[in-house]
Amino acid sequence: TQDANINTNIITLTRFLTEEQVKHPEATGDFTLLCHALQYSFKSIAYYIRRATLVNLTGLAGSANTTGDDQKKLDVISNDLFIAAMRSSGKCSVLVSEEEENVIFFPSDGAHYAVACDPIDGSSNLDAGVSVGTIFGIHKLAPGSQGTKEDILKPGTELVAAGFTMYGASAQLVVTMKGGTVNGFTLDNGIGEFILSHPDMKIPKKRAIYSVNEGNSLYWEDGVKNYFSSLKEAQENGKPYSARYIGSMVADAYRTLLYGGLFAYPADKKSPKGKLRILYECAPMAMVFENAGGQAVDSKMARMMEVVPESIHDRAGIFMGSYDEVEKVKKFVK
Ligand code: AHM
Ligand code: MG
Repeated sequence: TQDANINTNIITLTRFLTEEQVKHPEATGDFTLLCHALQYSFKSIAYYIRRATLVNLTGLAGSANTTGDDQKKLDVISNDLFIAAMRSSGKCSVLVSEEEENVIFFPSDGAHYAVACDPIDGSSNLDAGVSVGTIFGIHKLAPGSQGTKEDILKPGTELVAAGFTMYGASAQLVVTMKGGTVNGFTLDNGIGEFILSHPDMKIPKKRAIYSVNEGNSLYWEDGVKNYFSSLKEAQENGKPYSARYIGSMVADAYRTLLYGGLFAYPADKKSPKGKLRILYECAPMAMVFENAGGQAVDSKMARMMEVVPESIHDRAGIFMGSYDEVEKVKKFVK
């Protein structure tokens, strides 16, 4: 019967986190509590995005954020939701958000984590109902630290966990921990739980798909131009690469993770440092891609995980994706 096909032993994010915690006898449960606050914020943001057009949440809030982007009403709401969730978790002491100029501190004896986030990445796509996402990276405070800017101004190699949630046809949460696997969860709106739907995600070793804003090619360095031109020529199978560009990094990255290929936002003559931010866009994505068997490098072809941000909103060029596709980029760009 139909009922016989219902899986009654699903792994929810809550169960997954509890089982992970049991594997680490030294764990205090603090990280698990922080993750519960994170998943609450993802669920709430997903809910407001779904209802946005109905409850007058589309359009601009009438302000600009620190990096000069116009803020959408949903950017502001998501940022507020995220900050409240982190503060009330009692486990987050330092918070950096794309929407906040300065570091936010929540000093507390029990708070040992620093979190960087982009509450809504790809917000220029919001009003068209195109997928957007939340990106996060989690650092542990230095021993004895009460939480300082230095606790978050660290390279990706220091991250204890990172990931993103894509708000698409369903909300997809992808999370990875230091030295661990990458796991994907799908939000079941009926029961309000993230369900493990993509265990141990591995990015295909290669795939002839590239994802870049080609409108910027006028500003690209020659190596970058030559690389993308080469993809439009006949490859070994006689066919060129396919282009796919959503313009929401989370959505482009999620597709690249599942299908393989390459996503890039190169530094160029117009934006010599690149567009995407290291702390809450590049480094967390680099950790996900590396732990899934892919690679991520900056515009100098240095390992993205090792790029040290000079300031909290510092930017970098990025090339990330399938292992072989990033190797190919390195041959062209030096
Ligand atoms: P945002 O954080 O202000 O939304 O900007 C980041 C977004 C990424 O999601 C996306 O990859 C990129 O900007 C798209 O930029 P462009 O419109 O220049 O192609
Ligand atoms: Mg953003």
